Amino acid sequence: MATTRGFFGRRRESERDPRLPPGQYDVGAGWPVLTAEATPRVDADRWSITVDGLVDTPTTWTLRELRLLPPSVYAGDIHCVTTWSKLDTNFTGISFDTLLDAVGVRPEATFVVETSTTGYTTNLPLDDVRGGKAWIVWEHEGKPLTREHGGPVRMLVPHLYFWKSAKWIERITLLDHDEPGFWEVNGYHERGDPWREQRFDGD
Ligand SMILES: Nc1nc2c(c(=O)[nH]1)N[C@H]1C(S)=C(S)[C@@H](COP(=O)(O)O)O[C@H]1N2
Ligand SMILES: [Mo]
Repeated sequence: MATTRGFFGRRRESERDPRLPPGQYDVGAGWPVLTAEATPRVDADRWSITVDGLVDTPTTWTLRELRLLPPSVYAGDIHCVTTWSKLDTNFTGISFDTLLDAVGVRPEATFVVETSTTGYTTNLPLDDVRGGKAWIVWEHEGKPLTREHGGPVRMLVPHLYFWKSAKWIERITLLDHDEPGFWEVNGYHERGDPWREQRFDGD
């Protein structure tokens, strides 16, 4: 018994990284670009974000105003539904909780819709963007977010598939009902939890 232990106990090359959800592979140092629409040119000095809908005080912030709020970093993994995952990413911005606290969430709010300047939308349960689970970010690895990755500012909801993280975010609306966004209308899952492989509607 004792003789086999070292052999079978050794970590094998083929062993899956426990950070990879089912059906995902590690994309390594690269970072694929996935954009359904033409990449917009958004001027950081003219960009703003509005949080509205079922809130006490609908509010708009410029990037300069966001930078005055307490910063928040996400360090961890991201998972695209097309099966790549990128491990150990690092994004800087603010926690979305900071904006929710500022606008005052009305009790009847249960869902949000993120809207990009391009018109891309994605829907989420409100609980998936509060409680330290969502960020509004403008830096990746300490550098300004590039245009193709959603710069100047994108949403980041890393515990769900990455299509729930709108690039070139400009509005987040709180609703009392679900309103399927761009990919959700096209057959993707309402929630998109990578650990449950919620890729398509009905998964
Ligand atoms: N505005 C906008 N946001 C978007 C998308 C898009 O096509 N348009 N694609 C989504 C999808 S499917 C993914 S995987 C990620 C891709 O982000 P990346 O190009 O920075 O990797 O952005 C998400 N946010
Ligand atoms: Mo994606």
